[in-house]
Amino acid sequence: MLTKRIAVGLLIALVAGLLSVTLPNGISSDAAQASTATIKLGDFWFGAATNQAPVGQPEPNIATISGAATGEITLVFENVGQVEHEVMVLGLFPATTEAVIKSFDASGNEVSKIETVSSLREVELQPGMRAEVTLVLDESIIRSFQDDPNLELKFEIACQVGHGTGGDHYKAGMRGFITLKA
Ligand SMILES: [Cu+2]
Repeated sequence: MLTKRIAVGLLIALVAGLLSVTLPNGISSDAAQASTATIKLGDFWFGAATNQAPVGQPEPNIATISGAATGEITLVFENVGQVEHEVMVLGLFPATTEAVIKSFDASGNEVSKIETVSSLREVELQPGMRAEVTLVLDESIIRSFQDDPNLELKFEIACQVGHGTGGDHYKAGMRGFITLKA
């Protein structure tokens, strides 16, 4: 009788042990402290004029953002140039499951707020405008950082204006990488 009780107790302990192992890791976007990077847009560069990299030149790293393992990052774009720019981050915008884009005019007034429940295509900014873009990253990206805390993922940032024309902003130098870290 006694041995049976011990056996049952052991079994419960074993099941409890298994349960604690299989509990989820507790990913919660609510608890996640969003990581933010601010990127200026000029004519025709990202970050700073010294980053201007016409096609044929190596692409510079524009920004490094830590905290991607939390599943949420915020990119702030400021158009300090004289013309409109359209930002795309290849591989990253398509890999977002939700996005919130708040736009502000040159005086700092919020002029629009857009929420998407799918991937983000691009962010358009008139001269003087600022956009705060919060991205919820998809599971595959979050898991990559959880599997390897030292991982660095690079995504190409590009301006889409004039694509395929003589006034192509990308070819003129609006090219580079942003780096995500855990
Ligand atoms: Cu541009």
